Amino acid sequence: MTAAATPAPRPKRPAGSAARAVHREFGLSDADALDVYYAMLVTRRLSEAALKLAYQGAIDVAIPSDGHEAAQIASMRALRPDDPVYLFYRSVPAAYARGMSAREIFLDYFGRRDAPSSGGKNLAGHWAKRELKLMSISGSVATQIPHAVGSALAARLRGEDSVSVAYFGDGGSSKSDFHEGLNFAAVHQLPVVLFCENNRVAISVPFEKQSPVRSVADRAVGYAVVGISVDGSDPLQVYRVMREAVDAARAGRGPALIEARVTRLGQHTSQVGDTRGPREMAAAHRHDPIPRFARYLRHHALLDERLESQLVERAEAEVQDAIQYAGHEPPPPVERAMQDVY
Ligand SMILES: Cc1ncc(C[n+]2csc(CCOP(=O)(O)OP(=O)(O)O)c2C)c(N)n1
Repeated sequence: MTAAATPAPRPKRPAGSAARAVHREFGLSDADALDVYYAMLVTRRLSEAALKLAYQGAIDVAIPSDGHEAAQIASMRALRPDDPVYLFYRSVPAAYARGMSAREIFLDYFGRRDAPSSGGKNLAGHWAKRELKLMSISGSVATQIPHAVGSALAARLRGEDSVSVAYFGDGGSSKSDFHEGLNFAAVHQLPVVLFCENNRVAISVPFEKQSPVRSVADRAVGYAVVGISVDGSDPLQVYRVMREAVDAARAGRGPALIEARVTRLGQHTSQVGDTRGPREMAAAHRHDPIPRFARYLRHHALLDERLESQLVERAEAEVQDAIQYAGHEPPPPVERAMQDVY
């Protein structure tokens, strides 16, 4: 063979480039990666549909999760089913990833008798289901953090090896619950992970106006725990850091604070408008995790146009079915008004 006939060597891809199938390196199969993508599609549609229903007056309040999907769904995959989880009101994608069906989510949104979170009695958006170890939460921001820490202590006392997780926003990290919870968890080296979805705005208050440090993860140093800041629009990196934190906590190496940097694409809730201008919104949309993950999947030949439209169609059908189903279910009976009320 002459030199001229020798094919030129293929250019080496730079280390860390998006060309590596990092999902496999992180222990996720091709099917897992597609599952994560599908859950992102369903929950985006679910969030959009809930907002429309709220505007129509069919449901009381909708809390958009657009932009938070990658962080929530990927982090949830790093947990075991017996790990207690404390969500917050923006946690629809996490609830879905944990196993709450679209039908159950809409039962809750419509305030129906069989809604798993509270039988239709709590404000919608307080995602809970005992069988999934999704613990009941409060609308008071960040109160779920000490609850998660307490459940980690309970697991330790019972000799169980579960890891508790609390989800909350950057605004929640300004609350005393966060500081007390993290301090207690650190002092006692409890198996708990605090997962902050930092979308850099608490209703309309920018992160810079409520935090002297640039990153929520920086706060970890004050409590001598591991603090990790991760790109929350990248589900694979989120999965990797969550997996490490959860494994370490389970192995007795103490708590961790994870900050997933996310973008809030929607408004705070259906009842509160957005104060951000068009330029800020355009910047936010550049970090939309869904087209970004689709590009990754296409690059690795896991997704093509045909599969994409099948998945979108399936996601839309799942959400429409859930709305039809929950829309026709009965409300809680009057006799239950005083039950479970303290
Ligand atoms: C103790 C308490 N204070 C104020 C409120 C009103 N409130 C509801 S949501 C919210 C913003 C919280 O922002 P963040 O924790 O960043 O989460 P995000 O809504 O951005 O996801 C506030 C102040 C509340 N529910 N509870």
